[in-house]
Formats: sequence, structure tokens, C-alpha cells
Amino acid sequence: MSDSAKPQTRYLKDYAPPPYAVSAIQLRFELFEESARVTSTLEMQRQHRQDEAGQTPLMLDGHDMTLHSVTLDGQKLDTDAYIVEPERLVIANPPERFTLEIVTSSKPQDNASLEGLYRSGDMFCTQCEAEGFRKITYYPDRPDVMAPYTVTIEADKARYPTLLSNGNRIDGGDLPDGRRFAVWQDPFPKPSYLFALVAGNLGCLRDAFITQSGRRVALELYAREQDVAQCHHAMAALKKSMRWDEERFGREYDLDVYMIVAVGDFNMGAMENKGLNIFNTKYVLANPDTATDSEYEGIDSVIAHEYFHNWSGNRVTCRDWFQLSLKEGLTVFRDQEFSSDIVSGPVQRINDVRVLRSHQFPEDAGPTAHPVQPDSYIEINNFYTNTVYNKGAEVVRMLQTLLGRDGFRKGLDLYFERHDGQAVTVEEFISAMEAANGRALTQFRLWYVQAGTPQVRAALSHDAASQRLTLTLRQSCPATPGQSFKQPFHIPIATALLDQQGQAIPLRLVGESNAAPAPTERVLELRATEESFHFDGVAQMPTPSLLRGFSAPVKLDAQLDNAQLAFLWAHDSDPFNRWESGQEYATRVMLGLVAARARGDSLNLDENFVDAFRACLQDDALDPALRALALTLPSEGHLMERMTLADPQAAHAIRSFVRAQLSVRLEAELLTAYHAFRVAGAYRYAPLDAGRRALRNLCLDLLLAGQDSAAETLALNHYHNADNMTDRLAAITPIIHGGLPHSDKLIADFYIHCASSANALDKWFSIQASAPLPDALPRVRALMTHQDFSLRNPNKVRAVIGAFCGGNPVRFHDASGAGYAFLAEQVLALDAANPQAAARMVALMSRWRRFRRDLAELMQKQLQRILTQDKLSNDVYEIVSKSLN
Ligand code: 0A1
Ligand code: ZN
Repeated sequence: MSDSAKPQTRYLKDYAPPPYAVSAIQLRFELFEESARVTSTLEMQRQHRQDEAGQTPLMLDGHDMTLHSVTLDGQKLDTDAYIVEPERLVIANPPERFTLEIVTSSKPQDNASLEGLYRSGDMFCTQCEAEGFRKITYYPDRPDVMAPYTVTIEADKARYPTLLSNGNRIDGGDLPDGRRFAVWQDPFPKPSYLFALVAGNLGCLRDAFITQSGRRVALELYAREQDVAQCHHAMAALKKSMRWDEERFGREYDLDVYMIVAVGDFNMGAMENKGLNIFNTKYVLANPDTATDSEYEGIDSVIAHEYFHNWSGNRVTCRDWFQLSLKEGLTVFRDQEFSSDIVSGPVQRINDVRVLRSHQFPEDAGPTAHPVQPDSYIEINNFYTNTVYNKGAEVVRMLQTLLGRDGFRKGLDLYFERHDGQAVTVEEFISAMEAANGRALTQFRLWYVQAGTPQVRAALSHDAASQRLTLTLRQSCPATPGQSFKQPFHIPIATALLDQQGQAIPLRLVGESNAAPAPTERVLELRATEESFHFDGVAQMPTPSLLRGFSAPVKLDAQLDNAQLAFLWAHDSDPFNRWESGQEYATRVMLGLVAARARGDSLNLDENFVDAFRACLQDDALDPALRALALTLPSEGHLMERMTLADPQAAHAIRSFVRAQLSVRLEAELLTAYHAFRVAGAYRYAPLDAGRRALRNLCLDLLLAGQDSAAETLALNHYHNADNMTDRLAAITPIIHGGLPHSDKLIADFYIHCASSANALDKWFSIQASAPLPDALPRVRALMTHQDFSLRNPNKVRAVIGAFCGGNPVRFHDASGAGYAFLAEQVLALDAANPQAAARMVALMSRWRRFRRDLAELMQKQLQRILTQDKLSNDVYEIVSKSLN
């Protein structure tokens, strides 16, 4: 790419308020099969004078449209009265107040980017976050321009009887020529990214919700008629979310109707458009034959997430896109808290931390690392990241830990009260927390502006004579792009000290009065690079249980030996740390085996580890869901993160070896547990049942790791007796991934179960694409020629290309480099149609420097090949150029 064609970087420091405000917008959509015509009428007012000549040019963002006319205060403008640039429309110096009418058209049927107005199957729909509105009409497409919308939609009555937009429906009826119209009005001023429109022939599941103040809200879930029966779980999730947000945070819904539409072609999970959420079908549709337990849970959490945005995002929105985590980090925190209340607190916490560690930590350690509040970007769509979402949520969680639940609630109440109807910054959020709690959070702000995962090292020393224990904590943070030095963070470390029976001992800090009983857990606040905490009355050296509940997003080295880890795995009263200790123990054992393999030594799985694993399996005091998590071995990705240079082949070989060893050495125990955790009765999604299934299916998976035929028979029976997707998938995954004799027959049979549901088919595709077998790549190529595959559908792209390149490390990272060449080829093919999807895929190679030299060079070559292409999107350009820097 030539230098002049290089995309521009945008900077937070360049923020300037909008020169013109929009006090009202009226949109009229005339939808046809070949084109969509949009008439936009804007009431605009100048906010201030800008340049030295006293002129304030009006610049409206716009992209990929045909402009038909511009009319100012009723006068149609000549074409020389304005300038049309590739990305905007400029009117040199309009009056102080004026009405502007703009007529444009576009071709939704050709819009494969799934941004702006596009078609998904037989329906029209929109996606405007972050900058999709500018593909619909010329407009100041930035979140700090908020306006009330009135929207008229006209379309063919027979094909599109359902016409939806934001707010309340105020009019509608028939038109000549077999057409029909509807008018929608949204009284709440909103930024353009929250605009939505849907036109289609849709079925609807209806219900209602009475708010805490007694208002009735109509709830409407739209999907293809044949899918409406699969919307009940989502509807229940919506009602639970509405009640929960009232009870936990005092937030009530504000319109008379709340609509959700399920769409098959969608780049992300879902979108919180005001009063009219648009969802990927994956997060709405479920029945026992199509969705797994964890997908039912995914629906709960995404429905909640989008609903919670109504306050954290819509009523109070972001001033600019650098503030994205203001709405996303806060809303993820809120949906995590919701799931924690409806499923199980510890299980939810462990799963959230697993996501953070497997996706955000690597991002924070790689070439695209950025702060929770980035200070620059080329393409904002690349910043819907694990850092902005999940680390952002951890930062909000730390605020709650530091301020206490009540203090946090007071802060949030004040934030909503002060900023309702405004577009604000992270700074305003922190200020509200400070003001409501009378507490300065100056150092805490560094979490928003410094990238990188801090490391904390802990050391204990005990003086028997004075019965004094000293805990010394030391923090550091590695350099990240553009940030070589870091200031120390303000880190809450939830701490307990366990005696030899595993009981938490009272923690009395030196100098504290002993009038009141000391707590057995405390949140220590580490602020300096190194700090020591002294406790009195500690008779013996305890075992530390630090960072309980994962109280901060850091990497902790508590300097524990394997015996201490085994002790905590069995005894820690904090369920998170119990899980954590088991994971750390398993990681160390596996890394030891990686080293042995590299030396050419024979491999031997330590008996102590097998004993600890058995003890956990048989610990009936531990809830099955937690037990399943505690017995899930660290992933190959996790092992690779801990190697000096990642070696996918070694990680795969050792994980397979350990699984096979556990299979053989614990066969009887696994079989007993497998039978004990059968769930009686017909399938229904319920957290307790799901926990039992998870444990039982984990046992089945391990039994099959020994590759013996009795286990395969057990799995075949499990498959044929199953009345649900969770069990079916659990039975066939080890058979297909192990390349066992019945594999091909099961692939064919499973297809029949999946054929009528796109979401079920995604699993049929991805189970094959992630099979770590030698012929994985040719199989993937064959899958891409299957009649049910389409490169235009993001779910299918994720199910095949994503599952292979992101979920099959041993085959993707094949030493031939064929996997990398395949990915590069697919990225280029995708980029022409859907840059967002292409950028997400290419990011799978961004951390090439972390890998074995031979692999790194091969990946680098493919990235360079991509960068030399002429017509690269900003999305892909940004990821690839940063990766190669
Ligand atoms: N705001 C949505 C996610 C979302 C973001 C971007 C999109 O297109 C680029 C689409 C959806 C959420 O947090 O759920
Ligand atoms: Zn969100």
C-alpha cells in the first residue's frame, strides 16, 4: 500500500465538540428489491463559530451511497453549493438555524459488510454501531450528536408486513400499489449508532412486563415464523433481566415496548438499539435439539447485556468512541453480576476469568495491546475487544471491591442522575464514584490509560517468637506498544491465610485494636511498587490464599510449591482459588512434561497429581459444576502462553498424554462418576442439571481419551440415548476428534439432527474443523464447499475458518505453513466483502512472535503478503500493520 493511501489514525487528544447540533431528525425509507431510497430531514443549529474567517462548514459523514438531492430551508441546492467527498458531504457556511433535506439511495442487497442497511435472507435490517449510519444517509455520525427520531418505513405489504424502528409506533396503514407504511417515534434523543430498522415477514412471540412503578411494557420477540417456538428461553431471560435491574440497580425500563429481532447474518452477538435490539440468532433461538447448556446460558447473558445497555449506554452514552468501555465494561460487569445471581456465583466467576485469561491477557501482551480507554485508533470496529469489554468489566468490578457494594451502588446512582440524556466520558464515571463515596480514585484511573497485565509477586515471612506474619507484595507491568514505562497500579488483593486444617485465620493488622474480632478475609490495597503488610497473632506459617475471587486482573506469583497447590485445590474455602490452584498445579505438571519431552526423556505423570485429581473427582462436597471446572485441564493455548516460545505440537502432545494417562489410571473412578451423575427425566435447561451434565460429560471425554473400544461403545450409547444437543455433542466430540472408528458414520448421522437449524449446523461444521487430525486442512476446505456453508455468513465463517485457525492449534500451526497460507487466502477473500469479519480472522496470526522460530517466520510471511495487497480495508490494514511493527 502506498504511503498516501495509508489510513489515518484518529486521536483522543483531537476531540472537539460538534459544530452543529440536530434538534430533530425525520427519516423516510422507501424499500424496494433493487434499492432503498432514504429522505432525511434534519433540524440543525450551529453551536459555535469555528474558523478564523468566521465560517463554520457543515460536514456530514457519508459512505457508499448515491446522493440525489440536498435542500436547504426549502431551496434545492445546485451541485456547486456543496462538495461531495468519498467520505462526506460539505456545505461551506450554512445559516445559524436551518432545515436540511437530503435524499440518497443505496443497494442493501449488495451490502455484504453487514453494516448500515443490508439484507439478511428475506428481511431488511440495519447495524449502525459504530459508524454504520453514514452508509444510510449523510449525517454527523458521532455519538455526541443526539436527536429524537421519527421514522417512516414504506415497503411491499406482502413481503414485508413487519415494519419496525425505535420507540413507539404512532401510525401505519396501507398505501397504493400493494404497499404499506409504518411510522415510529423515539422520544429519547439518541446518537445515530442506536438507530435501527427492520422490515420483513416475521413471526412474533409476545409477552408483557409490569415495571416497578406499575407501567406495562409490551415485550415482542421477532423471528422467522418457523423459529418463534425457539424464542421462549430468550423471553424468560428478558423478563428476569428487567426485574433484576430494578432490584439490584433501581433501573426501570422507559418505553412502552421492548422489541428484539433475531437475524441470521450478523457480525457480532447482538446490538442494543433503543427499544429495538437486533440479535444474532445464536443468542435468541434455542431448543434442546439445537442449543447446548452453555448456549442457553449465553442467551441469558446476551439478552441481559443488551437490556442493561438501556441505561448504561443508551440513557447515558459515550461522548466519543475512545470512551467505548464506559458503556461496554460497565455493561459486561452488570451482565456478569446478573448471570452470577441466576446461575452460580463461583461458576460464573471462573468462566469469566477463563475468558479474560484466554483472550484478554494474550491481547494485552501482544502487538495490538491497548488501554481500556484507547488513545488512538485507525478503525473503531477493531476496538470491540476483550480489553475494552472484559478488562473494562474487571476494572468496574475492582471499583465495587474497593468501594463496597453499597458505595458502588451510590456511585452508579449518582452517575445516572448526573448524566441522564448526556454523552459523557470515563472521567465522569469515576468522578461520580468519587463524589458519592468521598474518596479520591486518582491512582485508580491508571487502569483506564495504561495497557498491559500487571504482575504481582507475593512473599511471606513468619516470625514464630512474635507470632508476626509479613506479606510482601511487589508489582510490575511489562511494556506495551507506545508505553514503555508504567506507573504502579492501585490493586485490590483479597487475602486470606489458611491454617493446616484449611481454616482461614483472623487477619489483624499490626496496630489494630483487638476489641472487635478480626475478619478472616481482607482486601489489601497495593499501591506502591512494593509494600509489606504485617499481621499479628499468627502462630504458625500459614498457606496464603491471595487474589481471592480474582480480585484484580493481574498475574499473581504466590510462590507456592506443588504440595501447597494440592492443599489449596482440596481445601481453599474460596471456590475461585480452589479452582485456580488445581489449574496452576496441572499447568506446572504439564510444563514439566513438555520439558521432559524436549529432552527426549520418557514421560511419566506424577502419582501425586493423579491422587489430587481423584480426590477432587470424588469430593462430594463440591458442587458438580465446580467439580467439572476444577477437573478441566488447562487448554493447549494456556500451556503455550506459559512457554518461552509457544510450541503447539508440544502442547498438544502433552495434553493428550495427560488425558490418556488419567483415562487409564482413573478408569474405574471416572466410570463410577459417569453413572452417578446421570440426569433423570427429559431434558430442560436448568443450572443444576447443566452442572451434572458437565461433570458426567467430562468423565466421558476422559474415558475416551484412552482410545479403548469399550469407551467408544459407551459414547455411542450416550449419543443414541441423548434427547438434547449438549449430550449429543459431548458424545461425538471425542469420537470425531480422536478419529475413532465410528467417526464418519456419526458425522453423517449428526448432520441429520442439525440440518434444519442454522445454529445446530454451526456445531456440525465446527466440530469437524476443530478435529486435531492429520487431514484437518483438506477437510476444512471440503467443508467450505458444502451447500450449507457461506463465506457471507459470519456464523459459518466462525464455525469453519475460526474453529480451524483459532480452535485447532496443532493443525493450524502445521510446520508446513499450509494453515497460515489458508488463513491469508480466506482473509483476503473476506476482506472484499466484510472487513470486520476479515480483521477478526487475521488477528489470529497477530501474535506470531510468540511462536517457535520456524512457525513465526511462516506467519510473518503471510502477514507481509496481506499487507502488499492493494485494496485492503482499514480494519485489516490496522491489525496487520500493527502486528508486523
Ligand atoms: N454494542 C454491542 C456490540 C456491537 C458492536 C459493534 C457492532 O458492529 C460493529 C455490533 C454490535 C454490544 O455490546 O452488545
Ligand atoms: Zn455491549
